[in-house]
Amino acid sequence: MKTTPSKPLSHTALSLAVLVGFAASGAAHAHGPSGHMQPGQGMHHGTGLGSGHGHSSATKEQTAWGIAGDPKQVTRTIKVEMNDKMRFVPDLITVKKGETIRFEVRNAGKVLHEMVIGTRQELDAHAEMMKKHPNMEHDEAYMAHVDAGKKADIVWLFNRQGDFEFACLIPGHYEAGMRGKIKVTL
Ligand SMILES: [Cu+2]
Repeated sequence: MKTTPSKPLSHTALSLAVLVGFAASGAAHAHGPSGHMQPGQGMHHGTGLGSGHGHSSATKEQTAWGIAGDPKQVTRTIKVEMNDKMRFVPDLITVKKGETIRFEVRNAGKVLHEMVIGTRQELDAHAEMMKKHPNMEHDEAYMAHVDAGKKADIVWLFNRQGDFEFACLIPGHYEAGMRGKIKVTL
């Protein structure tokens, strides 16, 4: 009996996509003369911090609203509840620049909800994309998809000051006002 090549093939395609993404972000860093990206240095946190969605934990991409946090560096845990009234509780969160926050995100509703952190602009654009491609797979360090009655974590380092937002981008939810604000102060 021969195994069909379809499974290994798609896996290879996926790994390739990850590699390409990694190479691209690596190139983006390469112009800096400061040389803070010594080979291997970016991996000092180890790869064993799998929290379910850990496939991209090796690449920490700086965003306008922060960067993936190290679970060992968490300074504070904030519980966030999502419900079927299309609300987050709380919907206003204040953190200090430099804090690594573990968001313990609980879905108190009966349908799937998600918490996605970003800028208002980024979330608007992302929500548009979700409307066009409702089945789009998206999974980044700054988001958690939580099934009804379940919990999930986001560990995020807020290393940029500013006014940011979080939202549930499931079509209909965002439009119904399922969003909140994160204020990062100095
Ligand atoms: Cu929702």
